[in-house]
Amino acid sequence: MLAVLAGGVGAARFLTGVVRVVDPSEVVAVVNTGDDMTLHGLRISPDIDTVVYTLAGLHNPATGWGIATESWTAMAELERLGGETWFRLGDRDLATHLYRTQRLAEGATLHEVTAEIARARGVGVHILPMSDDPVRTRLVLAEDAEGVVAGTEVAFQHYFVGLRHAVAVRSVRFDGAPAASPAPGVLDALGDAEVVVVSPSNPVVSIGPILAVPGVRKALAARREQVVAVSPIVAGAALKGPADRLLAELGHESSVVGVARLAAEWAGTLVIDEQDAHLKSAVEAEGIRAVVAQTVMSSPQVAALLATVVLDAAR
Ligand code: FO1
Repeated sequence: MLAVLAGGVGAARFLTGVVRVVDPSEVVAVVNTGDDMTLHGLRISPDIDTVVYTLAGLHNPATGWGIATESWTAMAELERLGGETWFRLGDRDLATHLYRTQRLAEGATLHEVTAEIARARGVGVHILPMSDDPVRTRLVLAEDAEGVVAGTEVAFQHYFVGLRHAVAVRSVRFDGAPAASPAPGVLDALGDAEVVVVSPSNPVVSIGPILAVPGVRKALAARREQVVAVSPIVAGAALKGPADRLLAELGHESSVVGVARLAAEWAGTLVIDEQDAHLKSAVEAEGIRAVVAQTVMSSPQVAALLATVVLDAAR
C-alpha cells in the first residue's frame, strides 16, 4: 500500500501517474482541507474535488480545478441577483457541493461523504480528508491589498482567489488544527504504507495544514526512511501558485535546499528536478537523500515515470 499526502493540482497530477504504475485500490491519498470554506451555505473542499475530478478524468486541464465541460448558468444568475461571484462555481461542480452539504447536514462525516463522492465518480484511489474536523488556513497580510490593510488576517480563498495571491504574507496559521484529529484511516495509512509520498504541493499552505493535524508529523518522522517528498520548487520557482513567494516571505529559501530544510525532519528522500541537479550535494548537506528526476509533469506518462522513481527511491 502507498500513502500520498496531497494538496490540489500538483498532487492530482502526480496521482494520475501513480495509478498508471500501482493498482488504485492500493493507494490512499490524504488530502488537505485547510482550503475548505462555506460559501452560499455550501461546504466546498477544493483540494478533495481537484483530486477526485482529476482521477475521474473530469478536470479542466487549463485551470487545474473545476470540471472541463462546465456551464456557468447559476453563476450568471447569481450575478444578476448581486450575489457573491468572486469564487466561480460551475453548474456541474455545484452538484458536488450540494451533495456534500446535504450529507454533512444529515450527520455524515467528511471522510464518509468524500468516499461516497469518489465512488460515484468511479475513482478507485482511497481519498481521505486529512481530518473530519474543521481546519482552516488563515494568512496575515504584510501589505495593504484591495481594501484590506496590512496586518489583517484573511481566509485562504480570500488570499488565493480574491486577492489572486498577489500580496505579501506575514504569517500563516491553521485555525482548528490543534484540536483536530486525523480522519479515521489516516494514521493507519501512514503507519502501514510501504512508501509514504509527499506530493509536489505547496509546502506552506497545502502540506503545512496536513502536518499540523496532531499525530501526522510524528507518524511521518517515525517512518522517515520510507517517506519520499517531491519538491514543488524547480529552479527556484513554483510551477503553479505562490509557493515560491510564500517560502521567501516566511523566511525560507525558495529553492530545493529550502524545501530540503523543511522536509529533512520527516522525509528520508527528496526528489528534485533535473534543472536542480547541481544542488544535489547542497540538498544532502541538509541531512536528506536527494534523487534527481524529471519532476515537471507535462503528461500522464511523465507523471508515471516520476511515480516509478519515487517508489524506487524508498524501496
Ligand atoms: N481558483 C481560482 O483561482 N478561482 C476560482 O474562482 C476558483 C473556484 C473554485 C471552485 C471550486 C474548486 O474546487 C476550486 C476552485 N478554485 C478556484 C481553486 C481553489 O482556489 C484551490 O483551493 C486552489 O487552487 C489551491 O489548491
